[in-house]
Amino acid sequence: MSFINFGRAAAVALFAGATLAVPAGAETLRLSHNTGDATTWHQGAEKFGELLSEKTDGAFDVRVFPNAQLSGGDQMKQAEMVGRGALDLVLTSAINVTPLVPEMAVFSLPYLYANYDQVDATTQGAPGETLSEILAEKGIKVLAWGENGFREVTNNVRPIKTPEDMKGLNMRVAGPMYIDVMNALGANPQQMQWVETMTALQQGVVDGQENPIGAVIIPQQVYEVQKYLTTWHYSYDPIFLGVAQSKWDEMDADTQAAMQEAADEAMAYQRQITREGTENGIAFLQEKGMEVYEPTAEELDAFRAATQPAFDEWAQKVGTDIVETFQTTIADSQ
Ligand code: X2X
Repeated sequence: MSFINFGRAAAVALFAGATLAVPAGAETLRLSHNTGDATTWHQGAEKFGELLSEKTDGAFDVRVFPNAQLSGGDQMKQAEMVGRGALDLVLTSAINVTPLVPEMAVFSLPYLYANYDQVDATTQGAPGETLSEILAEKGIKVLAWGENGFREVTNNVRPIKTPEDMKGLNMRVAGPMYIDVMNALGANPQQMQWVETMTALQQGVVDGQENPIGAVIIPQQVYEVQKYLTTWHYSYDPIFLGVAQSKWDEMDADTQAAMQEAADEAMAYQRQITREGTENGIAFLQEKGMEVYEPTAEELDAFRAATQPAFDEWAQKVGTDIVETFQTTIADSQ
C-alpha cells in the first residue's frame, strides 16, 4: 500500500493511527470570536490553531471565525453556544458572558484594578480558577485567560477630564454593567453589538464608546471615527479561550494536554502583544490625529467616586464573597 496520494496530515494520522483519537486526517475545530481579523484576539486565536496543529502532528485544524459570524453577529450568544456544544471553541471577553454568568462581571467592576500586576494575580491565580469552575457548570471549559485590556473612553464631542464631561453623551456600551456605570456618570448608554459600532460612530448614532487601546481601538481603527480619548482605565476586561466541555470530554489525555499547552502559550503571546500595542498606542493615536487626555491621580479619584454606586450594585450581583476574594488577592499582590 502506498501513501503517495495522501496529504501529510492524513499520512501522519494513518501511520500513528493506533494512538490517535482522530485516525483519518485532521479534524476541524471551529473557533468563534467577536472582533475583527486584525485584532490581538484574532492573532491569539490563530496562534492557538498553529500550536495545536503542531503539538498534535496535524490531527487538529482550528478554523477561526471573527466578528461573531457563527452567532449571527451576537457577541453575547457565543458562550451559550459553546456551552451546549454548538461551537467547539470561543475566545471572548468576560463582559460578554455576564448574561449567562453574572459573576463574570467581577473583573470589570469599575476601578477594581490599578495595574497589570493586580490583574495577573487574579486572572492567572486562584480567583480566575473560581470563575473557571463557575463556567464549567455551564458546559464551558476555560483553557486560558488572555487580555482585552483596560477600557478607555473615546468620543467626538469634547475632551473628558471630569465626570461632568460625560453628562448627556450618547455612549455605545457592550453589556449591562456598563449601562449602570454610564448612568452613574450621567451619560446616555445604549447597548450595541461591537460589529455594529463603527458604523454607528461614523453616522453619529452615538457620540462615543469605550474599549482597550492595544486589543481593539488601534487594530479596528476607531481613531478614524473618534476625536477624543481619555485614559481613565475605568474597567479591566479579560478574554478567555474556552472549549465545549462535551468536546473536551471526547479527547484522550494526550490530546487534552496538547490543547492545554497550546492555549497557555497562545494566550501568553496574546497578552504580550496586547500590552505592547497598548504601551506604544498613545503616541500612535496622537499621530493619527486623536486628542489624548491622561487624567491625574486626583482626576481618576473623581471618576472612581462617581462610579462607586455601579460598583456597589454589581458587587451584589456578582456576590460579595467573590468580590472579596478578588480584593484580597489584589491587596496581597502589591
Ligand atoms: O464589544 C466590545 O466592546 C468588546 C469588543 O470589547 C467586547 O467584546 C466586550
